[in-house]
Amino acid sequence: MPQTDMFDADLPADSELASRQDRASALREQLHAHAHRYYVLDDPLIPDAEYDRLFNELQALERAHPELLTADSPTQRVLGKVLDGFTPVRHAVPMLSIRTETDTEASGAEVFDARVRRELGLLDDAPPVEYAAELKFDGLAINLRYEHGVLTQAATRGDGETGEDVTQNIRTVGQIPLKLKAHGIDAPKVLEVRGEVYMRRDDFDRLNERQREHGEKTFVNPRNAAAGAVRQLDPAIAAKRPLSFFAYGLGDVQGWEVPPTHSELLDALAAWGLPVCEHRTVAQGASGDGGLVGFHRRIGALRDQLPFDIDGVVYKVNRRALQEELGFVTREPRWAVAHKYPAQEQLTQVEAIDIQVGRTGKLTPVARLKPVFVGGVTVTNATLHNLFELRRKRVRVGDTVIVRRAGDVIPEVVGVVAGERLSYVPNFAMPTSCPVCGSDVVRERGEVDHRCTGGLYCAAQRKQALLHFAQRRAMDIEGLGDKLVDQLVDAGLVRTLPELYKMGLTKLAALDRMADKSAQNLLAALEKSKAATLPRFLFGLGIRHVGEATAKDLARHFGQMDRIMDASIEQLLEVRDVGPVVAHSIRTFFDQPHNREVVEQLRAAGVTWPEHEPLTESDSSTLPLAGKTLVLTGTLPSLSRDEAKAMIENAGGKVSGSVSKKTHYVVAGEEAGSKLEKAQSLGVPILDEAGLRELLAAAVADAAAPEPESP
Ligand code: D41
Repeated sequence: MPQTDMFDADLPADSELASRQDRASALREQLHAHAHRYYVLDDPLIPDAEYDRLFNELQALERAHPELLTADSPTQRVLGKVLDGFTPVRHAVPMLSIRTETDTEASGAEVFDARVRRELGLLDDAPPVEYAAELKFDGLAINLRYEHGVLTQAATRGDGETGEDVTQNIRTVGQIPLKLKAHGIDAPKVLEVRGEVYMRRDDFDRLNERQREHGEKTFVNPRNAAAGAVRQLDPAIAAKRPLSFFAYGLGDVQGWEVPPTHSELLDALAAWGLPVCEHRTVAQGASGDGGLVGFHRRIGALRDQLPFDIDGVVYKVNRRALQEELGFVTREPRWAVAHKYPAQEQLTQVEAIDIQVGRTGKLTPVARLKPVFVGGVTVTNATLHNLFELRRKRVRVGDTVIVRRAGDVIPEVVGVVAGERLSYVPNFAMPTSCPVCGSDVVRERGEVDHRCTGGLYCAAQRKQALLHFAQRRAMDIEGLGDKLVDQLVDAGLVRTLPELYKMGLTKLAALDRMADKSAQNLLAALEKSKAATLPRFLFGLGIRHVGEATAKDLARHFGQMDRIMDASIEQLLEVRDVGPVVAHSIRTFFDQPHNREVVEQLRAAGVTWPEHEPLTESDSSTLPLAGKTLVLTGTLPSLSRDEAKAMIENAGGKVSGSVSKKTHYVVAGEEAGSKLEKAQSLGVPILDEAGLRELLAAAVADAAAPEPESP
C-alpha cells in the first residue's frame, strides 16, 4: 500500500470504518449476552431502556452502513430461546410483535394516525379514524388456548413462531379462568386469547419481602419477577408467585364470530370471564381530548397511581376490516403501535455516597450520580434509604447502578449491575457524628435509621426545631409559623432557639412582606412566650419520644429543669410511662453539650419556667405529699409496688429509685436490701406499709385545713 499523507482524506475514513466495525461487533456481543440473561435466565444485568439504547445504536449503524450487517446480528432475528425444561409449542397463528413509536412526545400519536390515514388512502377532509386505546402492560406476552371453553394450553411468545409450554405455571394464576364463563352462548371450538402476564407492585413488594426473609434472591422489578415465575420449572414455586393477567388480543379462533371492532372484542373477552383492563377507550383520530393524544396524556398522569407498571400505551385501529386492509410489515401489524413513556429506570454511575440530614434528624445515605435522564428529568442524586438498604443492595462508589424515578417519587437506586467493580472499594460506613452539626449519631434498637442527636442545635433540623418550639402546645409564639420560620432561617436571622429572642425590630422589619406592625406583634409574642411552664418548655425542646404527656410526667416527677438534665437513666426510668427507649433518648439529648447550652442560653435570654408548673400546682403542690420524695424497697404485705407508687403519686409525692440525702422517706417491706441500709446510714425516716398509710391519711387531713387567703 502506498504511503498515505497524514492529511489524506482517506486516512480518517479508513480508521472510521475500522472503528465502526469494532463498535458494531462490540454491540452485537453485548446484546447477545444481555439477551441471554434477559430472555433465557430471566436475570438481566441492565434495565430495558439501556438494552433498547444499545439495540437502537446497532440498528442505526447497520442502516447507515449496510456492509456492517451480519446474519447473526440480534437485529436480524426475534430473540428468545426455548429453555431445556419446557416443551416447545408451535403457535397456530404467529404471535406478532408491536411496533414501538420511539418518539415519547405526544406527537407519537399524530405520527401513527398520519401513517394510518396515508396507508388507507384517506383524504385530509375524511372523518377521523376510530382507534381503540389501551395500556401497554409491562409483563410477559402469553397465549392461552381454550378448546370448547377449557384451558388446554398456555405458551410464552418465544420467537413469535414457537414458544414454551407453561400451562402448569399459568394454571396457578388465579385471574386466568380454567374454564370460560358461560353467558348464554356456546364456547367456541377454539379460542386463543393473547395477553400479558404481569405482577402488581404490591404483590411484588410482598414477594421481595418474603424472599428477603428467607434469605433468597430478590427481584429488581415486577416484570422480571413475573417472567421468572412464568418460566419457573417447579410449578409449586410458581404458585407462590402472585401473578396477574390482562387480555388484549386473539390467536387461533374456530367456531366463533369475532366482533367487528377491537373494543367489542375486549368486551366479549371480558364476558367470557377474562381479565380486561378498565383503562381503555375508543378515540376518534389523534388530536384533542377525544383523540389518542388525550388518552396518552391522561394515562401519563395516572401512570404512577396504577397498581402495576406500564411502559406506555397501545393504539389499535378499531375496525377489524381496516386492520385487515392495513396488514403487516414483517412481524408487525401496520394497524397497531406502542407509544412509550419516558423510561423510569436507567443506568448510571455512583460518584460518591453522601449523608443527608433530614428535618427530623434522620441520616439518609444519598448516591451522587453521574447525571442521567430518567422518568422525564435529569437525576443526579438518588436515595439509598438507610444503611441496611445500602448494604443489602451492595452499592459502592464507582458502581454502575439502576436508578428508578417514578413520578414525583424521590429517585432511588434499585440495584447494582453485577460484575463491573474494577478495584477494591471500601464498604460504606455511617458516620458516628452528624456531618452537619457534629453531634452524636445513634440508632435505636430495632430501628433501621441513624439519627443525629443534635436536635435543636443541628442546622439541618433548625426549621423543624423552631416550628416545634413555637407551636401552641409548646411555647405558643403567636404568628411564628411555617412561612415566617422559613424566612427567618433563610435570611440568616435565626439559627438557634435562643436567637429567636435576640431579634431586633429593625432587622425583622427589613424582611420581605414584613410590616412594622407584624414585626412588633412577633416581638410581643416572643416576649409573652418567655413566661413558660416547665412541661411546655420541655416539650418545646423537641426531644425525640418526649411528647406533651411525657413532658408533663417529667416535670411533675423532677420538678426542676436541672434535675431532668442531670437525671440518670435509672432515675428517668422511675417516671411513669418512661421506658428504656424514652429514657435513653432524654439522656442522649442532654449528653450533647450543645443542647445544654441552648437551655442555658434560653434561660439567659429571659425565658423562665416556674419549678412547678401551674397545672400541677393545683393537682400537685397543694396535694399532701407535694415536694416529698419516697423510695420503695422490699415487698409490702398488701400493696404491690405499682399500687404503692400510684398512691404516693396521687398524693403528689414522687417515687425515686435511689436513696439520697434528699429522700424524705423510705418505705421498706420484706427482704429490703441495700436501700434500707443506706436510709439507716443517712438517717432517712423508714416506714412500713402501715406507716405509709398513716402518712397518707395524716397528709390528707393537713391538706384539708383551710389555706391562707391569697393576697
Ligand atoms: O400491553 C401490552 N404489552 C400489549 C402488547 C398490548 N396492550 N397489545 C398488544 N397487541 C399486540 C398486537 C397488536 C400484535 C395484537 C401487545 C402485543 N401485540 C405484543 N406484546 C408482545 C408482543 C406483542
